[in-house]
Amino acid sequence: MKTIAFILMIFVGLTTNAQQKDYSIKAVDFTKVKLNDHFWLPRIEINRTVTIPASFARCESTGRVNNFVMAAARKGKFCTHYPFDDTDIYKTIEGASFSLATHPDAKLQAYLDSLINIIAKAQESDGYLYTARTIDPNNVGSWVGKVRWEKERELSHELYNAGHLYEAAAAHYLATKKTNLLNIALKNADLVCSVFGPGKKSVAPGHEIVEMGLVKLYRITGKKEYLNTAKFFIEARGHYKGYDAKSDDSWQNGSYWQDDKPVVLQDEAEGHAVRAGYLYSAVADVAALTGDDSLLRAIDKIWENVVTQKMYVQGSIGAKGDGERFGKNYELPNATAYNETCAAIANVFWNERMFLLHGDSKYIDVLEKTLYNGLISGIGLDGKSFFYTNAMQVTNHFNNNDVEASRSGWFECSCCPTNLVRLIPSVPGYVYAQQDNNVYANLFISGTSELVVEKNNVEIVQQNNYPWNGDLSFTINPSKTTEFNFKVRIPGWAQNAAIPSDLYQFKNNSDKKVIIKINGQQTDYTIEKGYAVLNRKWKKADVVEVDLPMEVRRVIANKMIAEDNGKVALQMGPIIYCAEWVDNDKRTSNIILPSNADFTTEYKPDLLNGINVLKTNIEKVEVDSVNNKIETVSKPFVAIPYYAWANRGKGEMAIWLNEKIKDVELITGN
Ligand code: FUB
Ligand code: ZN
Repeated sequence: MKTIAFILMIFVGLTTNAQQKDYSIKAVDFTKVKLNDHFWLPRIEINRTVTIPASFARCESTGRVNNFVMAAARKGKFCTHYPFDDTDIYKTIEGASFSLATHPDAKLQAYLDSLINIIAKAQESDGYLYTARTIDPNNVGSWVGKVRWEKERELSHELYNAGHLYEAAAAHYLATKKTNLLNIALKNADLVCSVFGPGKKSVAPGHEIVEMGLVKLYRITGKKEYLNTAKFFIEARGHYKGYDAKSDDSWQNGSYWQDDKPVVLQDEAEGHAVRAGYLYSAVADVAALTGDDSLLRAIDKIWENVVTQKMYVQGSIGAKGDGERFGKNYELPNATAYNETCAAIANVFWNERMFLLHGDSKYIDVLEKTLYNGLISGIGLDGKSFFYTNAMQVTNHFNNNDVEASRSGWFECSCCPTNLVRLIPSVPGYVYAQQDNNVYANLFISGTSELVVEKNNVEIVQQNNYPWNGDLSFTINPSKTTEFNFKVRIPGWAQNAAIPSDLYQFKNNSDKKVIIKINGQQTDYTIEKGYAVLNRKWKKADVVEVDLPMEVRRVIANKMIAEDNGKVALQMGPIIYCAEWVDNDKRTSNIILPSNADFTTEYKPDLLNGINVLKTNIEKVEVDSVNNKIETVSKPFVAIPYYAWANRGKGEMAIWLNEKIKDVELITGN
């Protein structure tokens, strides 16, 4: 009897311990961070007032809502293109829920309830929810198996739909405290957990996200089975025997699905970039929650691979259109860059989690680069036009029809717009993080935030004009004097590092130093893992001023990226610039940017919702067809933030600019 009690105690002890494992650093919830800045608040507002309503309207007009209505009636014909079209509704509900959390809106909430009502009726009695089958199980289309889950590994997206449902349900529950969507999700998750697992069905989900979704449900319910199933799905990768390991084709060898080897043996980012980003995010979650070091080591290596060899200079990933996937190491073509917006979003999710695991600012450097450049380029300033792919260059003469040169209101496969709907309102959640008495300031966005440190309420007021200016101010207002480490991220770009690797470098080093003052007095500081650590007993109205030197920097690429050799990109602060036709005499492909060109910068409040422009004089290669000669002509040059391109019509754009003429190609014909 005594022995049993002892064993039980150990067991309970271990269980408790295991439950306590988690990220040691926690993000400060987005609802605690109230923005009042000029850059993000208008974007969140336009998401609320334009993007969310436009997205719901498209879900209705394209038949996505009708699919649920028909599934509820168990009759009709699936009327959109892809079996994963259900997720556009889930993602829009998720974005709307984030919005409701900070901006209550009874009408929007009632609309969500009406959709949730239909979703509930579309759910089968055992929890299965997938309109492409439920409408008419005898006519499911080629992507969907005749029986449930049969084609999950390849194309059906049954678990992908489930994952987005869980993400939406978690957001909706946390925002509204209503359980109507959560109950649908839990019923579905219980079904999934009863079907898949050790001794049950095993499959590597064809498109990851169910793993992240299950983790969110685990966090809400504490139900261990959800976490176990998420881990099971991660561990299911790399065991399918039907691939041809010798094939170079990512569909044949399984790498398209990150399924060619077990995750713990993977060390290179491979396959479909959105799938990969969601997988790596889930691996981080599961590693944090289980303490599984082998998973952690795998994503550490994969992260290193992406940042040293597979990321574009503006933070985008997924170079290849064929398979929407990562290219080989250093395969980062400009003319055909794919760079799906969803992949940039996945990169943000992943890097946030890497930071929460390691507390190193390099992950936020990558997050910031992606967020301010290759991610928000995906949405037009009107809030209702989108890029699915994010081009690196548009050249009229060598027109490549695969490159999107103007944004669209929606797509037949509309994953990117609805993914933006949910990402944008969550941005305040990336600003601060906390670990006991360490407060991390990661993003520089003006606003007032409420934290609890050492059991005391601490208000932090950020004031700045970021990303246009590097003067940052933080006013710390603790309810009573509180000692803690205020850790301010000193971005890599302010310390001569264009990216935390040698993939891109600043052409010249700057000797400007980051100055920090507390209450007007310059202070010494130590840097730990990329953060200036400011320790003191903080009292009301203490002011920290940080001066990040913002200069125009020329960025050069690693020699291994052959086509960027001899070219430079322009960066100022976190922003990567591009030349667009509108500001440059209708062409950018003939620009030569001399290496000694000096830049001036100007803030233009009325241009593209307020941007900094970079100006200098350049040489342009011009053809004088009358005299049959080619000449270089000195011209003024203007660069705008890359994210803002394609808001003034269609034409040439370039991020990488030649410093010298290497060759001239004659275009034959008329
Ligand atoms: O497969 C679902 C989504 O559609 C993917 O994440 C996108 O890349 C697009 O293929
Ligand atoms: Zn997408």
